[in-house]
Amino acid sequence: MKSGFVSLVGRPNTGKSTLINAIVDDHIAIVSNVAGTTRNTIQGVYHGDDFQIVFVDTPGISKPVDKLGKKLNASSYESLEDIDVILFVVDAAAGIGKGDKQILEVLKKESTPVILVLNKIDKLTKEGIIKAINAYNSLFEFADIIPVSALKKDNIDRLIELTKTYLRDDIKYYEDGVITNTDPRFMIQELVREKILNLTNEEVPHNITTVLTSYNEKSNVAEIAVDIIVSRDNLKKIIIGKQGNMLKTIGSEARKDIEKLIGKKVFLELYVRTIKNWRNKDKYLNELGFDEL
Ligand SMILES: Nc1nc2c(ncn2[C@@H]2O[C@H](COP(=O)(O)OP(=O)(O)OP(=O)(O)O)[C@@H](O)[C@H]2O)c(=O)[nH]1
Ligand SMILES: [Mg+2]
Repeated sequence: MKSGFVSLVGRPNTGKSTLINAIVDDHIAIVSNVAGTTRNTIQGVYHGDDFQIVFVDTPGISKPVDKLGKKLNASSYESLEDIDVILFVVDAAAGIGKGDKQILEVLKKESTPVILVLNKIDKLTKEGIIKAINAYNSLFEFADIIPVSALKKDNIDRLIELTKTYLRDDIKYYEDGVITNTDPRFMIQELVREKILNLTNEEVPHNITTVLTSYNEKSNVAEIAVDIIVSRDNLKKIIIGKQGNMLKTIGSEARKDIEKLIGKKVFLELYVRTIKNWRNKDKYLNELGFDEL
């Protein structure tokens, strides 16, 4: 069996997580229109007839403003080790930014082939796509270039066929039917965070994190509690909202997704807690699971 590992890297918000979800045809990575959504590398497994590809979603790489930012960049760059091919994912409609150039400088030092994945082509005309390809081509020697729309699931089959040609292993890494390496507990925290990212704005998304504090599974129902941690007391008010309405909406939207995930009725309790400046405190970053680096 042909197999291998493939990393998806790029600036924040280019659609890496949307793409990995499209590839495995499920919701394994949370998505939002806020830059900096992904905070952990997540593997998504594509099972072909006679091959298996492990795609690795990574945090978007950007100029770090704090300790968490530095850890996220480091984990993305670490994902480039021991893989068969790099998928450099860009937002074709956004144009080339300084961030793209900086990442490409790092990729130039790698011996691994790099495929340019020109995402969000649903926003462009044919001429626009050709223009974008030419612009990126002048910056880097890509092994291949493929335009896709992760959102519309356009050209995903071709991306898989193309990626397959780079595989170098012959190990079956994952059993049939397994599509990700994370466990439901991780995804539960992430689903709560996804709702907050999509329901609030400005400084809130970057300053919150979520932690599952209790999980009690009975025959037909799961009782789950999740802490929403904010970095300042005044963000609590925004998360809770007028008469608790925001927290209610976050809870009911998250609950629906969690029920789909675990296939059971869910009682979800959310608590909002302040840990001042948690993004800069090693102690909390470690406790929150950002300690691998
Ligand atoms: N129009 C369009 N929007 C897309 C496409 N792919 C992703 N998006 C949108 O782009 C935004 C960012 O998507 P994500 O998948 O979270 O991006 P990401 O690269 O994982 O972002 P980080 O985790 O912050 O690095 C979301 O609002 C998506 O709906 C696409 O093909 N077309
Ligand atoms: Mg992401």
